[in-house]
Amino acid sequence: MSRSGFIGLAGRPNVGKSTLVNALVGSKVAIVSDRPQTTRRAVRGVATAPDGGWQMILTDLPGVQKPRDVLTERMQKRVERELADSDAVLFVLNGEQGIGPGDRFIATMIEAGRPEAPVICAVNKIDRLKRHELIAALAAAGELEVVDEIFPISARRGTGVDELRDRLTELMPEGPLLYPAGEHTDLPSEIHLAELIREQVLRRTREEIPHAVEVQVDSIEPRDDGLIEVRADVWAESLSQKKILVGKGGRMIREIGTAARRELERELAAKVFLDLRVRVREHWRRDESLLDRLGID
Ligand SMILES: Nc1nc2c(ncn2[C@@H]2O[C@H](COP(=O)(O)OP(=O)(O)OP(=O)(O)O)[C@@H](O)[C@H]2O)c(=O)[nH]1
Ligand SMILES: [Mg+2]
Repeated sequence: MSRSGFIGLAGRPNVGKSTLVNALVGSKVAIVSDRPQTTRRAVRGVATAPDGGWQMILTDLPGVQKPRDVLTERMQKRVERELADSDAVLFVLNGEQGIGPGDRFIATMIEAGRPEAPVICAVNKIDRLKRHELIAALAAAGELEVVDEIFPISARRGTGVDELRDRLTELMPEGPLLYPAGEHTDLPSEIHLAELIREQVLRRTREEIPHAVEVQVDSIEPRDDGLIEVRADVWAESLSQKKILVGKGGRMIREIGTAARRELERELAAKVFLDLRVRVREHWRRDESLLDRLGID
């Protein structure tokens, strides 16, 4: 009998949850950036054993922090629901920063929502730590009562990821595989492509812009000349943000477009014609119907 189950990721913004999901799955299912709150939607990454012996469905969740608006409120509720339904919880800490009130808040949240599933703690970014710092980080993780087991890892370099994966598979209950072996994510392709575009926006913007931008893919169509045409809107919340995104003489949006097109071509394994438009919708983060349409629930 095979093993299969669900693993929910919890952790503060920017600790490396999405990087870890990509490393465990072995494919880029979630976008990564050094801006906090990169992940807005729950993304499922699927890791399957080469021999079909096990499957883990990892839910990459937004980093938890105090809700500020409808967007962050929705994100937090989703995290709570997902953790409650998981067969194991993967609690990610940033080893470089030690444990703070944000981590303790999440520990309490896990404790409250999850009476049964084991909590595996990944102390991440150990590539940045000296030996004595690593020992201190692991000891601090051990102080968290909710944590059952601790794994030092570097999600970016892959250190410790195999050991962590092995342990997680042991924790999966017996059951049939739920996704075909070659499938790595459950995201509809419009949303996956929109995320890849947003990742390029995040890399090139600062301060409030990363939080203010959302991307919506309107169409993905193969053309007669063999190119795939992707049309997308980049939503800003104000005219001044739009100006920054467009840049002087359109330079910024061209740079974003070129980088995003390369990412889409890699993903689709085809030449892409990308048509990006920057548009303004005030307060989209508080607009429940838009959030629904963007698939943020
Ligand atoms: N040095 C180092 N950096 C890492 C490691 N893992 C992730 N990072 C970096 O940390 C930053 C945040 O990574 P993400 O994977 O986007 O973090 P996240 O926890 O998903 O963040 P949110 O989606 O905002 O909650 C990125 O710049 C990553 O490249 C690691 O093992 N070592
Ligand atoms: Mg993330």
